[in-house]
Amino acid sequence: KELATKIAHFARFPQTGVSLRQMVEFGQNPSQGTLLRAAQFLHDELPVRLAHRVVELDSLPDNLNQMPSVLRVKRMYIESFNELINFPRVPDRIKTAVKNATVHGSTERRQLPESHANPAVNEIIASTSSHWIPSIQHRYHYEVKPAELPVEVSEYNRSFVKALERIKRRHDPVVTTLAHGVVEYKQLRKKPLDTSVQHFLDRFYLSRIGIRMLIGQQIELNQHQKHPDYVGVICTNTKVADIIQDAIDNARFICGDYYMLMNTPEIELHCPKHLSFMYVPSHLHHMLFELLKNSLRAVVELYGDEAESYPPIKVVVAEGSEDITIKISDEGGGIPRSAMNHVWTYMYTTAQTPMLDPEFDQSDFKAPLAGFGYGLPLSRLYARYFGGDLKLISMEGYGTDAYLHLSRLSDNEEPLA
Ligand code: W6P
Repeated sequence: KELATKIAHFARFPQTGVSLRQMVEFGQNPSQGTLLRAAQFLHDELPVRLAHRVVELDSLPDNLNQMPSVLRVKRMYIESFNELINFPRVPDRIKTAVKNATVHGSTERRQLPESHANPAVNEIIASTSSHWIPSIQHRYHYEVKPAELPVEVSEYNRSFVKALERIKRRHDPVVTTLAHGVVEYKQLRKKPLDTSVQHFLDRFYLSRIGIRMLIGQQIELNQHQKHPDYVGVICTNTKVADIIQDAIDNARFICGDYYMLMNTPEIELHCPKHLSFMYVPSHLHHMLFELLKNSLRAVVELYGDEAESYPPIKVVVAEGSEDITIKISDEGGGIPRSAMNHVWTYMYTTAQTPMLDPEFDQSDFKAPLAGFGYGLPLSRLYARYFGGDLKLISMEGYGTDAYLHLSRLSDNEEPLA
């Protein structure tokens, strides 16, 4: 019907990427006026991104676009799209009020807490930090004098956040639902997913990460500032060693619990003590937790759950000028070279079908402890979302090294599927 026309219309617009740095600059001590501008940006941008996904879901090959799980996910996207385009635009009167409270031509930049040991890199940071993509700079970013804004501004912000929270919650089960669809597809077709579907899922989940990041930022920025180091869900001073240690403790606990171990493999951490950078701690924790679970599982399954001791897993952190790289090395026997590609696919899972039943596990799809489930491909997408990457090097018969590259020049624009 006409909704389909609107979706096709919005899908013709290009998506607008936002870099980590832009998110931080936009979100530092935002006034209600700045929050309103951010809301306007999302009000424009989210329907575009959602529309792109609907079109892609529609054009899935091999009748995948007719599968119940795919249709269910598509309905979520359409529903959210519809809610957003029907959400009232900011009334002109309020726009004028914000405009009048706006200081134009403000080129002043607040100093970002990130500084770098390498002076050359500091220079790069200094020269790029005020490069806004023009559409955002001109349409949305202004300094706003907090005083004399009508109450409607904060009322609008509040109600927009409410709408975003609803949308975010609606999309919580997307990964589980599509995972279920992949299982059904394989049972029905008796064949693995081809690479085009694999690439579709990579794009789809990457886009989902971006949408949820933007929504999460807007929601968090509208809460009262919790911590000086935080801008929304971004921590400008993410302590690498602390996050890793947290992930280590959690992964070891889960592993010991799962295998009922007397002694869980040790995990050695070699990390510059005070190393910190700008990142989203929850993303970082998520990726490390996934990798460590995989390593623990490999080691325990190679040596057995009654071994007196295990070769330790080693985590080494390197501080480069472009990247912070975290290497996780296990002696869990490695992965056969022929299986390396499977590790990144969404089809390949050791989880039993009941685990995928929404009745068993509605919130988050997880293989028992770790498997080649969704953990690795999703973690790689989280890494790539902010310009990093995740690589595995295996020595079959010995062990596996995982390299998690995190980009510290946070000017990478979001990769948009
Ligand atoms: C393995 C398999 C794997 C996947 C990801 C990370 C570490 C490991 N170790 O044996």
